[in-house]
Amino acid sequence: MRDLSAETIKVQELLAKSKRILITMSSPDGDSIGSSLALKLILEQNDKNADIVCSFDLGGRFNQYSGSDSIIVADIGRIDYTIYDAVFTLDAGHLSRLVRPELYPNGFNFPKSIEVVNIDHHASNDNFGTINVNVMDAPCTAQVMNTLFQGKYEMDSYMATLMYFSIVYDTGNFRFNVTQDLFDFASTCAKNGANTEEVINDYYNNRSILQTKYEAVLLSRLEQNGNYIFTKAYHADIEKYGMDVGMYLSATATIARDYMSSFKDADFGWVVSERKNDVVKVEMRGKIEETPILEITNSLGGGGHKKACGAKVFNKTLEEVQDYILKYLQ
Ligand SMILES: [Mn+2]
Repeated sequence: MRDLSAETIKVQELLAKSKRILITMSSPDGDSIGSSLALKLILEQNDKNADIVCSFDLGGRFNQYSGSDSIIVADIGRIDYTIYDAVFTLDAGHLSRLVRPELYPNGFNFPKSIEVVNIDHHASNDNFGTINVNVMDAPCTAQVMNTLFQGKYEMDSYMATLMYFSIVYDTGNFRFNVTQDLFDFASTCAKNGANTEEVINDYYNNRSILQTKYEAVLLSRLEQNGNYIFTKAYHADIEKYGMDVGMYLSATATIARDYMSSFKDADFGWVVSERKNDVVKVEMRGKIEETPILEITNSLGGGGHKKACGAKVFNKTLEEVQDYILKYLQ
């Protein structure tokens, strides 16, 4: 990972004049939750008060995650910022990723008076912070944060477990972005008592049979066209297969993560899914960097990484979004 000492100095200067800090994140996933809970503890070790506020429901899997009850679920556009000295955002490439899009059709911005530290690893990060700590080749936000606070905190076993969770989640258990730095960081987590077995049991050995049966339906809908594949998920499937919304969302994410970059005869693929309120989600994955998936999701108003990215599209049908992508690829 590149040297972050200049950013560390800026953040330490900001902390020296700050007492109370707001931590917020993009839609909850293993990396954003693991790193935000760990950051709260890092700031508390540095005698700061820190609140974590997330604009999105945590979803079944993360609701039960140890420590997640300290995350306040509330719209961060409706917070009294006068009580905070700084905001830290985690794992978010754009300001729009921090709020529910349907509530902010004209975009979201923090009050001009507040300092915003943007800690992230997305290639599409647009440096919206007053201090930006974006390392786009880092495997997870937790690792960027650990480097930023190197020597400024003690990693206990709980924090080590949280950060190991971020690693396992964002690398697909050491499948993506595997670097020497990643092993060093994972080794640091293990040395400091990360409960690696608990993380794997929480994250992988935790499947729902009903959801897995629906994942088989999504796989049965796979279509191949040249060097890419795709599948479609419809909102009506929720009722048809007796799922709840959480299972449906988790199923599309699982299929994208576990299958869309794992075929010997396809370089990339995507899951396109209907969401509530006329929103269509595209989750794209690539086996190699040289595919157009990040370009496509950027052009749809989304973004992410070269090999893993997505977009939420408003006021279009699933078939319209699908046609747009197919035309893009012609
Ligand atoms: Mn991440």
